[in-house]
This record gives sequence, structure tokens and C-alpha cells, in this order.
Amino acid sequence: MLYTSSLSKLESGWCSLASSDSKSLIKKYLTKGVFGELKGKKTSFGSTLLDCVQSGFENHDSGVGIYAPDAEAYTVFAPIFDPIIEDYHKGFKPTDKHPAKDWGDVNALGDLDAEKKYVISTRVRCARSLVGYPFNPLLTEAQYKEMEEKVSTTLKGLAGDLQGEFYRLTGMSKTVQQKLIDDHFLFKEGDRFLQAANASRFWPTGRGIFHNRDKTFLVWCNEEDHLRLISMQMGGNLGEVYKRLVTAVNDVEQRLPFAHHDRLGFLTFCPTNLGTTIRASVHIKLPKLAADKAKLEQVAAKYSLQVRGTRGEHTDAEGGVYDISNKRRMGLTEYQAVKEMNDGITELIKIEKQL
Ligand code: ADP
Ligand code: CIR
Repeated sequence: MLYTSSLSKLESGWCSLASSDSKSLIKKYLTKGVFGELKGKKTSFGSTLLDCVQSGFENHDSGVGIYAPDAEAYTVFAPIFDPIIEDYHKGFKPTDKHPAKDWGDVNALGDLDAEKKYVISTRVRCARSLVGYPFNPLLTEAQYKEMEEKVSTTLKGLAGDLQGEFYRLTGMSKTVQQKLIDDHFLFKEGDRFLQAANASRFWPTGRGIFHNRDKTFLVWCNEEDHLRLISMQMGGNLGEVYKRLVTAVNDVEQRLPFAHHDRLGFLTFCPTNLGTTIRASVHIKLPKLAADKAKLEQVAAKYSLQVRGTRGEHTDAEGGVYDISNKRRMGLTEYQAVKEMNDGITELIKIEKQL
């Protein structure tokens, strides 16, 4: 039996969300029936429905509103995770199986904007979870330290263009930290969606960033996911960015064991990141198309793209710069996810030129 306090928090949180005008997926799919079915369940790690949905209960402006406190939550609470996964990843059904990892032909992609008129920078990231550790809400302070040590030591082994240094958030000066954030290299601090999900405990312990000399290959440690591997550079050369990421991931995978699920692909804290975990994005200026933000969103959605602000999710565009990326990450291969962004951005640029 769940503790009464957890149950009453669940009941009052559900009522408040149900009577709100929230547009979140959690509101859409946590119907009275599903809520009743799941409110008494627990994973073997002790996680409850409240641990999954508390971010969406606290933040009615969530787009999604749910995280998996541990890997088992995806199964125990499947009646809420499955429809959200299907909606977000455009039709990935409970009976579907995520395809095997396939980076495709890494030489097949080129420059999205050879004229250098629209695309400011290009980034492709993926997420990985370390085998043997739970997700953020269940990690102990000792585990955070141990993971950071493991990651920083392992990344010391990278050579050539990928060679770099690991910088712990603990002890990093606020000026250096802020500069890394402003330059789009480092995760922001104090994300209220993650905080409400219990994902920021012991901060900044165990959190850090690795980057090579040119800051074109970066690894985030213990922000939302155990690891985020990132390749980025100025301009629109998606081909170079993608190739670097693939080389890096293939290398790091030889050194660290990552959690993979037969049906869901690579495991992540947020269901929006499952599967390939790939988000390929450009920072782009499309002044004519973006003159009407609703139109930009609508055209982007037609090509399965997502529009974010300049500083990432839940931020606004600054100076007309938008972050546009592939939205779905499941039910397609790594190459197809990146190609979806490639093709969509090519179309958006075409449309901008015609306006
Ligand atoms: P995620 O790590 O999930 O991809 P965020 O939306 O939080 O997500 O973005 C993280 C950081 O990456 C932000 O500073 C954002 O501005 C930066 N970023 C994303 N795409 C690009 C890009 N194409 N060029 C430069 N910075 C980018
Ligand atoms: C939301 O629902 O808006 C937040 N919980 C973020 C959802 C997807 N983004 C993410 O995982 N970073």
C-alpha cells in the first residue's frame, strides 16, 4: 500500500491538473480510468505514479509532464507511458519495436546552407544511461560522485580531435559556468521541470562537462540523463557534425556499457528521448517565415520538426534565432532521425526563399 500522503498528493494533483487548461500530454492521457488503475502501483525500486508525474502536476505548462524515475517504470506504468510515447513519437505503438541502431552512411549528409545565409550553427546530440545505475531521482550522492569519476576517467582515453578535459560543476566559477551556458555548450541550471521530477538532488555534485579543445565534441554528465554526447559547430555542415558524433559514440561505447531495452531502444529519463535519443538541430534565422510564429510552428510540424527558443527548450527566440530539430526519436534509425531534420530544414529554407 502506498503511504496516505503520497496518495493524497496524487489525488489532489490529478484533480488540479484535470480542471486546468494544461496542454500537456500527461493531462491528455492520465484519464480518470488510467489514474485509478495506476495510483496504487510501485516498481521494485519503490517508485510510484507520483514520482512519474509530479513534474507535470507542478508545472501545468509542461509539454509532456512525465519522467521515468527508474527503467521499470516504463513497464509498470505502461498505460500512461505508452500513449504518450505513441503521441510524441508519431505512432510508435505498444506493439512496435524500436529498430536496431543504424548510423547509416555517415558520408551521405552535407551542408544545409552552403550560402551561409540562414543556418548559424548545427548540433546533434544523443543520450545514454550507464548500466547498473538508476535514473536521477534514485541516485545517491555517492553514486553521483562515482559516476562522475567513471565518466571523467573514461573520457581521458579519447584521442585525436576528440581529446579533451572534464570540468566538474563543483568548483567551477559562476563566470565560467555562465559563459559556457551563454555560448550554448553547457546545460542550464535550475530547470523547474527537472527539479519537480526530483532530478536535481545533490546538485552540483556529480554534474560536469567534458569538451575537446574546439568545443565541437562535448559530453554532459548527470544533467537530465547520465550522459549526453554532443557534436556541434558553427555553420550548416551537418555532414561533419554527424560524422564526428558517430565516431565519438562508437568510441565511447567501447569504453562504457550503456542501457538498452529490446523494445524501447536506448533508455532515458524522459520518454521523449527514448529510442535513438537523437536530437539534430540547427540554430536558424528565417525572418519571413518566423514573422508569424504560429505559421513557423505549423510548417515545421508538417516536416515533423520541433521549434525551440535560442537557449533551448522552454526559452524564447532571441534576435530571431530559432532552434529547429527533429521531434521524434523512436521507431526510426539514427540516420533517419537526422535525415528528417536535414530534409525538413532544406524545405523550410526553400519556403523562406520563396516568401
Ligand atoms: P537538449 O540537450 O535536449 O538538446 P536544450 O533544448 O536544453 O536541449 O538545449 C541545450 C543547449 O544546446 C542550449 O544552450 C541550446 O541553445 C543549445 N543548442 C541546441 N541546438 C543548437 C544549435 N544547433 N546550435 C547551437 N546551440 C544549440
Ligand atoms: C515538459 O514536459 O515540458 C518537460 N518535462 C520537458 C519534456 C521534454 N524535454 C526533455 O526531456 N528535455
